[in-house]
Amino acid sequence: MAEADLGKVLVIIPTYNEVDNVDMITGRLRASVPEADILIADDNSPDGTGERADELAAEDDHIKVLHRKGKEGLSAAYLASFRWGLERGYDVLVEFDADGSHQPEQLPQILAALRNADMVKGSRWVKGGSVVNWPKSRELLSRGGGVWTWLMLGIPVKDVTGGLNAFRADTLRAIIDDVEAGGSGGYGIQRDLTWNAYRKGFRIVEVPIEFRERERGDSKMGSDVVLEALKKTTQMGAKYRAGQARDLARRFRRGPRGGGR
Ligand SMILES: Nc1nc2c(ncn2[C@@H]2O[C@H](COP(=O)(O)OP(=O)(O)O)[C@@H](O)[C@H]2O)c(=O)[nH]1
Ligand SMILES: [Mg+2]
Repeated sequence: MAEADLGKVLVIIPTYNEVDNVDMITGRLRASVPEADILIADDNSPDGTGERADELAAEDDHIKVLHRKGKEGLSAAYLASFRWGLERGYDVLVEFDADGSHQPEQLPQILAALRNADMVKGSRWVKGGSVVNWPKSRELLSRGGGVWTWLMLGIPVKDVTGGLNAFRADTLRAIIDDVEAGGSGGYGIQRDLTWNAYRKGFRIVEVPIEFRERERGDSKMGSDVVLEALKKTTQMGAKYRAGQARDLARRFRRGPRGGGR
């Protein structure tokens, strides 16, 4: 089994009103990565996603459910789920959307890449990656977000905001407190996870994926989310670049031969 030698794998699916997708996504995941466990992290969806998840869990030991009080956003759902998984000794934790945008059939490749990496990002914007049924405007926004994050923070990753990511437990353990303390909330969590892993020197590998726009249910992402992310990335970048400038100035004052330590 491809994923067996990585240890215990937990695939986390955050859900808010995904009752039309939850059977499809768990069914496909169970077929593609039969050894892995699945955690549905539901924010008390009014459409009954949580109840349906309980029924699926009752029929299948590999399916677990984390019921959350209410809609607290993607970031809070992921942070709680990471802690849930780390406490229970999972070796690999994966972020996965419920809506069919991410292809469960591509997960074995992502997990295989984790053998030589600390974090693997499913990427739409590396060679071989693609998007299906995405409006050009969202593509531009996503690509632009990657370029902006690269300019601001110097993260050499093309698809920073991508939501299909796999982590070794050690990677997450090392960054989770900083990510939580950053307090970005919502969709900023993808940037913050990548940024903190990169800063700490973990090996990040991008693997091409196909991303399909959802066919059922509504997207929870709006222009407010995009603006908030842009603002926060710029603030983080300003702070980071100011720190770099300070270091440079300090080194310069110590003399021209590279710091005189
Ligand atoms: N638990 C939880 N899941 C969420 C929340 N917001 C979005 N999601 C889930 O996160 C995934 C991605 O969200 P989606 O609306 O598809 O965003 P998009 O793909 O960027 O349009 C889906 O599985 C959603 O159900 C939230 O506030 N809480
Ligand atoms: Mg989606």
